[in-house]
Amino acid sequence: MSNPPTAAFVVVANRLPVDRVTLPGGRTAWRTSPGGLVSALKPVLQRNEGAWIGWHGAPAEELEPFVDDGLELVPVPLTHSEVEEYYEGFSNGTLWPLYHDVVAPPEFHREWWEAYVRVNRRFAQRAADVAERGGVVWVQDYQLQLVPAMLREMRPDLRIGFFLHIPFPPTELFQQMPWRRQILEGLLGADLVGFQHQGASQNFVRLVRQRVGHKTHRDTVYLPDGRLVTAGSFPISIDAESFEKLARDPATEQRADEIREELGAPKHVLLGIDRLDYTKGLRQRLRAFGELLAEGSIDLDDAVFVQVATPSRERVDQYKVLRDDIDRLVGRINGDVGRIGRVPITYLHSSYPKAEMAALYRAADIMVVTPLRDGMNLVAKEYVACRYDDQGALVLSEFAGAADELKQAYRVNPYDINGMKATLLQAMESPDREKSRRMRSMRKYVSEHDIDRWAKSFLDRLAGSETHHDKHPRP
Ligand code: GDG
Repeated sequence: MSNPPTAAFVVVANRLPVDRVTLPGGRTAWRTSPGGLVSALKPVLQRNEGAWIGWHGAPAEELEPFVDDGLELVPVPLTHSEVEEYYEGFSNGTLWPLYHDVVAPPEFHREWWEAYVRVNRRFAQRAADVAERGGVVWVQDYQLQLVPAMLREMRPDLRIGFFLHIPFPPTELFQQMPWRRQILEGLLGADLVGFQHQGASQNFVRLVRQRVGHKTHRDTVYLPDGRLVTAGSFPISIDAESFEKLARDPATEQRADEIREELGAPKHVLLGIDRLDYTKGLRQRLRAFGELLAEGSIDLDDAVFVQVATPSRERVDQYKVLRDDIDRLVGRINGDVGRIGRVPITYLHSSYPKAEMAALYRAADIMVVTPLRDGMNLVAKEYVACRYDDQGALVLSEFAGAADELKQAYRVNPYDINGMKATLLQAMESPDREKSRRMRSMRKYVSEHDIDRWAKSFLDRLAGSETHHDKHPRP
């Protein structure tokens, strides 16, 4: 890399926060990917002459650092086989299912692990090249769990934070991982290790005590060399204000009316929006809805389900199987209980602009979020932020991190189909007064606990955290 920029604040994530788009005329340009993380971190990056290190999305292409929309971006190259082994393989075929309660069987392959180590080292090296002396580096998510320790070895002067966006599994499941000790030691390179949930943080500290043998007290790990590592929970959130603004836009409201009309203006529009992922509980929720119709508990004239399933990880085998399963299930339910002019489940396997998402949230009477396990689930919070009228109901799995905060949701165990059917009926039949009482309190919570507050609380804690227990001066 020629002339690496230097930065006092560095974010390291699997992907850069930009996508390449082809303009009319064939030229390509970068467009900032939509998402709360980048909008929350952008001001911090700009204030601190920050840089973002990540893969740019195209295999086997080396790019020089570049600036986009005021952000200093440092691309990390990946070969075709690294995309297969590090990203699709170890990240999404091993870690993702293992960390989500093994709802699909994780695969353990030594060559995937070797690619994971190699790629993590490359990310760590880039961060070591870019970070200023004494700077702050914030590493994101499960694809990069070895980076903190690798980076600390290269640059002990840095203050290093790590945040895991997905759950951290209980010890019984984590033990399956052949490289469990290396992963724990990788994370222990950070000064602060953040999780979505207090339970995840506790799982981590317990594992460190049991597996690595370090002394721990509450959320602190005491390393033999005198260093301290703090673990903590930092539940992520959304840019609530911008969602509400979009929801209030008359164009959004008009589009929401159109959607309802096109669906045949039923009494209840139920909505699911998820990446097409086996952790999201799509199968369970569609079955519950299908059974309610089949047994006559709800009438097809009264209720329809819209399921947006955004294409995701399409080259990973388990995702191909899931897609076929859902295609078949939707086809079967629509075939069994649909009739001319009335389709029970409108299934959309595509992704939509944010404005269309907001219109869908506005059109939905009942938002159905039923993951089998989810670190947080931002869709639940986005729905709440869009309900400025305090209307609508959120049905939420108790296994989503969001359930800890959105306590007034209609709570379900997605494994309990009968329970889920009963709760869907309860949400549909609840009086408006009851629904708005619940929504008002959730909306207040989400607007006060937005993504800026999340980023600030992590970074303040990182800046203030003690790094040594033997009174060494801070780096
Ligand atoms: C991981 C963790 C944690 C979806 N379809 C479209 C679209 N989306 C947006 C949603 C939402 C985001 O994608 C999905 O976020 P989730 O939180 O629901 O789930 P994961 O992708 O699994 O995210 C999760 C999260 O990281 C953050 O820490 O909450 O637990 O698994 O923002 O709106 N956006 C657009 N079009 C779509 O079609 N524009």
